[in-house]
Amino acid sequence: MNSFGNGDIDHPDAARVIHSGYFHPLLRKWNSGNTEITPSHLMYPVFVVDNDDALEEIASMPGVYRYGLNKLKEELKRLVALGLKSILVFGVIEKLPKDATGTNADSPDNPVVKAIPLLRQHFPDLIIACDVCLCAYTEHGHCGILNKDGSFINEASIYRLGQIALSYAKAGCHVVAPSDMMDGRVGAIKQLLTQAGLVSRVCVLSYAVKFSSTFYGPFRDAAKSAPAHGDRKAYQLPPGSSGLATRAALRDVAEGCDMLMVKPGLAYLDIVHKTKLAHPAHPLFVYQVSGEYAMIYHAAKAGSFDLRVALQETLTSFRRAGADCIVSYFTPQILQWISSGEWQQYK
Ligand code: PB1
Repeated sequence: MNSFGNGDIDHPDAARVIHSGYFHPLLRKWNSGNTEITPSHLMYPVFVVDNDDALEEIASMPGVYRYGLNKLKEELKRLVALGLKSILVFGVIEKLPKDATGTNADSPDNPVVKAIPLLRQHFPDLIIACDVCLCAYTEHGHCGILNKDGSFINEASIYRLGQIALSYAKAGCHVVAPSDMMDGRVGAIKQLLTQAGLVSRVCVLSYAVKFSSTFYGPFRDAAKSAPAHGDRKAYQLPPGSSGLATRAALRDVAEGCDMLMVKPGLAYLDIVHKTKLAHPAHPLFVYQVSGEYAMIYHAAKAGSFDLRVALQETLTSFRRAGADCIVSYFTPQILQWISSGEWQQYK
């Protein structure tokens, strides 16, 4: 029986009464630290295809589309008016050929290369980040250049990835985001940007801590980027390895990346937290990947929970774990809720 009720302030239970700290929404806000979600905390992944008038809904990601240049411009006009601050552009080729070295990852007809100057012109304040990888452009669907035995040729891969990043930088993007997981690609990108005189105006967001995950399935459908053979377990981190996550972040910080990313998000919140604690001077991104999108979308559609409330709780967990920015396919809906005042930061 708690005898504290008699006002004995020396009673040991006095320190354990916490309900006095959060019975009011403002008290809860004060106890919620830096977990706010504003448009600046959101980055919207967009798929742009080599057919200017395309608008293709992605079956595995309802509500997410592949856009031709003309349709992307229309959609971004709506979202920028809602407060969109940044996008992460993924190219998808449906007409251009794929080959062993991903020639069309940065050819003049590549949809990303064509989109960047158009988006800079129409949306001068929007941060344009470009995913840098080979998997959507190689016939084998892997994220690097392969030997005949299927192993990676690391030097050729990181040089090719550096060329692609440089092409996007020359086209005018603000951020290049290598998602390939090759060792040394951040250093290669920085070197090529330096040689081209662009290193001070192009930021490198490294997908440093990226796990091999089943949660990428819908994306591979969206980007037509599934490996033609094998898997990515030899170059994306093993889900159980916190040590390799630490080493991968150290590797990319040492090579000069400007920002870090952990991916996927929800199943790796411990890694998000650990990475932020280890690298407080680097903005940390977390990617709510396609499988996380589909999981929450379909559960809400099935009536398991309210979509907005589930997203409030999920995105708050990313921020609480230490993420400074969240890459999310739900960005359009969240911007709408923030704009209408329906998004509840702390309840
Ligand atoms: O939303 C997602 O699932 C993102 C998938 C991610 C994009 N950077 C990749 C993961 C994968 O397919 O292995 C693409 C790798 N370049």
